[in-house]
Amino acid sequence: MRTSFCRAAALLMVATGIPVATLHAQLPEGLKVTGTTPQSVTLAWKAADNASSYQVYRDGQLYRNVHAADTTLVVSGLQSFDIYCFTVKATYGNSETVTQSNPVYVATPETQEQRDQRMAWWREARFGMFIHWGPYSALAGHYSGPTLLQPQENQPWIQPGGVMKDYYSCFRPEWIAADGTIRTNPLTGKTYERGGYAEWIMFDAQIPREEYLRRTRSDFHAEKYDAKEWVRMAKEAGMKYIVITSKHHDGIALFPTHGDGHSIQADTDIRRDVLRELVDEARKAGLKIGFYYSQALDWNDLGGMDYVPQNETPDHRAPYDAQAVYNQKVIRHVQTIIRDYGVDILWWDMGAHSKPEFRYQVMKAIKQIPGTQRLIFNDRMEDHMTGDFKTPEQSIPDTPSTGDGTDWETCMTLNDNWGYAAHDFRWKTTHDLIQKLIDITSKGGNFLLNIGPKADGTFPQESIDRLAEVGKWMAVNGEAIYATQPSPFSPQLDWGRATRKTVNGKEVLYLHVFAQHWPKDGKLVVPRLPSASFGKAYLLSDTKQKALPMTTTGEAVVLRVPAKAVDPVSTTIVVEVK
Ligand code: JFZ
Repeated sequence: MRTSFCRAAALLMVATGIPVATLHAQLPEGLKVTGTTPQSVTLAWKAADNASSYQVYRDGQLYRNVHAADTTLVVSGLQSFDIYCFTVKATYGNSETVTQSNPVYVATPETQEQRDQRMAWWREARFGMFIHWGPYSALAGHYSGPTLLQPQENQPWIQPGGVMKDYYSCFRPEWIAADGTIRTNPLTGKTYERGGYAEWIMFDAQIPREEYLRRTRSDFHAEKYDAKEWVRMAKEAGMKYIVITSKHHDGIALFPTHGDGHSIQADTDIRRDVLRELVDEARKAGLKIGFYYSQALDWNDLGGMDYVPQNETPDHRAPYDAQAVYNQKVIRHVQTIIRDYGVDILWWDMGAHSKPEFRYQVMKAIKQIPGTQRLIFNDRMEDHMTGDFKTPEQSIPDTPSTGDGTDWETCMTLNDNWGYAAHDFRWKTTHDLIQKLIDITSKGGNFLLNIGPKADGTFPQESIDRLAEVGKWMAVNGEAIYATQPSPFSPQLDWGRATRKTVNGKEVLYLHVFAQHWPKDGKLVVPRLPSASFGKAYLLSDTKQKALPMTTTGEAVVLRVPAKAVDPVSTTIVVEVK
């Protein structure tokens, strides 16, 4: 593979810590990128003492011989929107000595117009469904059985002899006080701590691999899985895209891997291609589809990166050669995901646990697949080159009320877990979910709201109910969410949020008045906008679009609104802007 040179360079630097050839020569140090254009990269490096010439390598291939007096080079003729690995070698007179710089990885940019076109559907979508589904769904956030953990005083669920008894991935009801606060554990004198996420149960309960695979085979059957029903619920909730875990950290893929790593098709009695069914139904319904893929962590592969309690190596980490084999498996999986399923989004995870060389190899392999210029990537490959949007998790960042011009997506659970947790009762209210969606949208973000289906393929009833309720609100107010621009108001409004867009050539403001802040006197005070004046205002839900009386004072416009909030969560008022 063309990138083997970069890899060899990286390997040698990593494996031995010393450069190729003799020690007295100085590496071409400080190799860096000093500029890029869509078709070129400018390199610079520090002169190596006594070097007689330099050789610049691109993706492992000799690109150019450079005279010893030069320590910069413009590499041209590149593909835009691609990534490259550069290294520089130095040679010294007639000696055989050769020294090698560290590799640098760089992306050639796409034009802003190309980016805007590629991101257009994603920015307009605003609202998507995250799905965490896999063998962990069968354990459902509760485990009793063998564990590699040793008994610990404040963890009574770890018994002597390597037995786990009633480990839970959630808070227990008795740990929560009537006012919702978390009680203090008398054993530790600290507030109770729940176990990790339900989809992390193999790691947090340190379940031996053979036991996890045994439970997978015996308990995960997807017998009631209905992709059409999943897509119907997503669409009726007002969601425009679905992102599903194609392989989570347990390393068991939901797509057939044909022996190239674990999969539900190989490790259970499921023979269906559940992801093919979902992609097909999503396409029929006009929804975009993304695959979450845990590229760095794989607790069921000896080469999975990072600390894996089940690894018997001294540091519980992957031996280097096993990791190299794992890296190539990841590349083959990703090629399958793109070529066979035609996904629109690659939702990476935990990339910080991987090496720059691996990140480059995966992304270079993708760039070499025809037609991948359209793909959208999240930022969790952690290569700081190819991420298209930030992924704040379980939180809404303190983005300015008018947005910050970047693309970002908050992903969030409905209760405390991503994977299904049978005992997790801490469900967010629909009221809260809708106002979160509005808040996120008003700041220019997307909301990826998670469902954790059960092992049989059904959604928990609490999830079904919330999706339906959000959908009812979206059916009336969706136009104030989809394809909108961030609020024009700064500082933030105190009674709700705002979004805006151009409709039929007219600039339109959507005022989202939260029910808990509805003006009791019927007077909604809206700050005046310095560069625009308000035209007609009316309730979005009013099909007659009856104008709301409006008076303008020095700093504000006062709208006369009904005495009671029209919607129990958030009422949308349309204001035509002149
Ligand atoms: C990751 C996964 O570990 C988790 O199981 C779930 O899939 C979630 C959507 O993504 O969770 C993370 C990832 C990154 C951080 C924390 C949790 N982080 O950077 O702090």
